[in-house]
Amino acid sequence: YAKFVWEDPFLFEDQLTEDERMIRDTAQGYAQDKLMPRILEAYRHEQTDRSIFNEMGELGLLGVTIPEEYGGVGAGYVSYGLVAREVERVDSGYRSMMSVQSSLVMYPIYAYGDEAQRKKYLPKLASGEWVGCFGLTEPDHGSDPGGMVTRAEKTSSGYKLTGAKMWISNSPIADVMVVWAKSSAHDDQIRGFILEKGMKGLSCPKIEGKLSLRASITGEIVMDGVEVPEENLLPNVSGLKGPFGCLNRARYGISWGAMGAAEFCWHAARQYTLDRKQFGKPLAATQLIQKKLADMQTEIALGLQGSLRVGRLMDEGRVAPEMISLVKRNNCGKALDIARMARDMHGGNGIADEFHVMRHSSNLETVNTYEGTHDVHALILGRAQTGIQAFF
Ligand code: TGC
Ligand code: FAD
Repeated sequence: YAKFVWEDPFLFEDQLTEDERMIRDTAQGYAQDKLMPRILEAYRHEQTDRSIFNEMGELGLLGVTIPEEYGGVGAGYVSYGLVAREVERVDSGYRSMMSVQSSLVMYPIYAYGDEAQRKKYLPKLASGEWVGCFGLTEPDHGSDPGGMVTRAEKTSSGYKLTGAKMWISNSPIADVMVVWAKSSAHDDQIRGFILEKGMKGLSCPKIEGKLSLRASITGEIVMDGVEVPEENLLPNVSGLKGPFGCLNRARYGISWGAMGAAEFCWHAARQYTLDRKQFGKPLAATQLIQKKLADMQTEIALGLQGSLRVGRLMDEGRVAPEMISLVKRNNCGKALDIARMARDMHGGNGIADEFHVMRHSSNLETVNTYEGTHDVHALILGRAQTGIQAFF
């Protein structure tokens, strides 16, 4: 028999290529050396460090799957997932900053934009010189974005956008906003528009008082008749499949990221319970603790295999959105359970930020909610196997 490696039960590492390992190592080195030392203060004081975008850009961690001619790395989706896992091992908010920029801003400009838009925006987004955000959710339309009320009215030179987007990652510091609106010139179909900071009638107030994802700034996008030139319309997509094409990629990345956060919590709980003695023996010598560690190990090992499989299918062009719903839903739900369990296993220390586990569990509340809640993904999977939609 082979030797069992407790921290890598299915020899996950063996399934990666040389190039994937290299990209993963770059992300891991950066996350541990540069992000980990900052997170405690950033989270405590709700500070988003803008320079993280420049640092990630310099290392090629923004737009990993975007071709090199536009500033990306031209790598596959497994590489992108590995980056998300390493960054979220430190903090879900840092992974959010990276994945919004990569999947929700660079991807739509690459996939739905024209050549002029790709050339204008992608290199600066890849380097981190510009920060991007993605406006789909509205105050009254979260799980049902098809009901959005933001409108684009045709003018002689372009469009006039009116409406409000809510809960938008990066928006208060964004230079570029990909905004989805119903367009009067296109039979009220949903279309994508590229907005830029400083446009008249555009403001992005910060949302205060978050108890989750505190190192990643979140805001609104308020549009009061914002004049958007014709050349800022994304020409090559129409309908909900536009934003969902981006969400497929971001949700997939989140499935990896959540596993990174869960791995941190598992390892921390294992070490803590090995070190901490109660009733004259290590906590890890008790059956209840060992069961919890076994559950964590099992869910993480299975979750990583699931995301890896979906990533390979994406790279082969054989993915279905429901596969992504399955791994996004399950990995986020399991990661949240694991983080809560790790918090509990740390006893009183578990509520202190220095031990990091409660920060992860608070963050994972958001991760389990955004990009389609746990229950919305259940409804997507339920519909796919019964043929019956149960949303309304
Ligand atoms: P439905 O009838 O299902 O579909 C309407 C049209 O959209 C197409 N479509 C997809 N296309 C590609 N990929 C997918 N995953 C797709 N899902 C749907 C579909 O084929 C159809 O196209 P067509 O051409 O036939 O019109 O639409 P519905 O209105 O019934 O949708 C219901 C539901 C629940 C599936 C959907 O609305 C949903 O997933 N809701 C969740 C909303 C969500 O995920 N919001 C995310 C906002 S962004 C965000 O959270 C960023 S956080 C990032 C961070 O900080 O890291
Ligand atoms: P609701 O849709 O009101 O859901 C509330 C509850 O009802 C949930 O439990 C849900 O599962 C349940 N529910 C909804 N519909 C049904 C149903 N049919 N049957 C049964 N139960 C149902 N959005 C963006 O566009 N861009 C971003 O960058 C972005 N970043 C975010 C960052 C943060 C920190 C957060 C918290 C959110 C972000 N979001 C973003 C928004 C996010 O995608 C939404 O919060 C999410 O889609 C849920 O929508 P909602 O908050 O309106 O909840």
